[in-house]
Amino acid sequence: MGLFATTAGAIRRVLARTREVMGGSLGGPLSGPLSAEVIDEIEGRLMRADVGPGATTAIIDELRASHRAGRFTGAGDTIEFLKQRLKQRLQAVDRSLLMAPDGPTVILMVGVNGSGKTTSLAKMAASFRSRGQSVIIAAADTYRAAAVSQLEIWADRLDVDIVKGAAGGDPAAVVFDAVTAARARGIDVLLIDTAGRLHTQRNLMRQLTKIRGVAAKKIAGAPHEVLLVLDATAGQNAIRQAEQFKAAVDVTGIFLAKLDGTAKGGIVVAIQDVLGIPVKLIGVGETPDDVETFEPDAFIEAMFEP
Ligand SMILES: Nc1nc2c(ncn2[C@@H]2O[C@H](COP(=O)(O)OP(=O)(O)OP(=O)(O)O)[C@@H](O)[C@H]2O)c(=O)[nH]1
Ligand SMILES: [Mg+2]
Repeated sequence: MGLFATTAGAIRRVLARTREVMGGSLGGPLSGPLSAEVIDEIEGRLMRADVGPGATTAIIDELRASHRAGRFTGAGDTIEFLKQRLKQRLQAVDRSLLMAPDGPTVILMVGVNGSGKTTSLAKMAASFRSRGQSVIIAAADTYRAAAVSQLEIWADRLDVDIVKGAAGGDPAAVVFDAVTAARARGIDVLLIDTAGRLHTQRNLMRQLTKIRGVAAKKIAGAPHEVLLVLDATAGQNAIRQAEQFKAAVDVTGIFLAKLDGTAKGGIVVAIQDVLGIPVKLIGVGETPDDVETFEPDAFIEAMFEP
């Protein structure tokens, strides 16, 4: 597992509940002939898996039309059709992490309170470290003393350096110190943890702009990634939050946390549809190893496995 690989077994495990909603249909209505009732049932299941209204309507409309035209004969046809359409919606996007060609890569983690920013940052730190890359983490969540100590515990566990500032201090000052240290020490990756915020908190949103500016001034192209951390269990709410964040900050990718244990795995499709921001990484548990690259085809297959 990790940032640089996807484990089919892990995806299967993570999607167990989503599969109950979607793939569980193999033994259910989808195993019989296609009918108007079965199509209604599929529609309900796509919605429950949080594929989202846009994609669900498009897929169901096409399914109805094909059914009327007599194009579907067996159950396998319908499942193949669904998989294909869902996969199509996730194609043609670069999901690799943008890394600096030379010098430190700066990755900024943003999102609402409790979405999983700090844990996801720790997972990324662990993955980079396991590849022999040097990492510094910046504790730019200066609001809560607990936020800094949470990050310190991770830094200790993962054996990476941490840059922090005074409690209640200016997060941009922490980032300034961190980019300076990363450059001076020839560090490969600088990960910046930020406080949770809502798009309505103007001052806090402005602060992200300031943080960006400080990073950009010291390191060309920084931040190379602005990862919006979304909580998969929040379903369509997460999408609304993301829309608002997208309007305020230049988000380059999504880290979809807490996919384990949710039945809302279809959210990956809705994110692509509504936001058009690539899901780059997925969080599948609470340990540093619980991160995977997002591989659409394997993901959709796992959603429908019996
Ligand atoms: N099951 C599961 N839990 C997760 C995952 N990622 C984060 N969590 C848990 O979610 C909770 C919140 O995670 P944090 O990383 O502290 O979230 P945060 O966004 O940094 O929170 P604030 O700094 O308060 O805004 C913690 O209990 C994490 O263990 C995940 O992929 N799966
Ligand atoms: Mg945090």
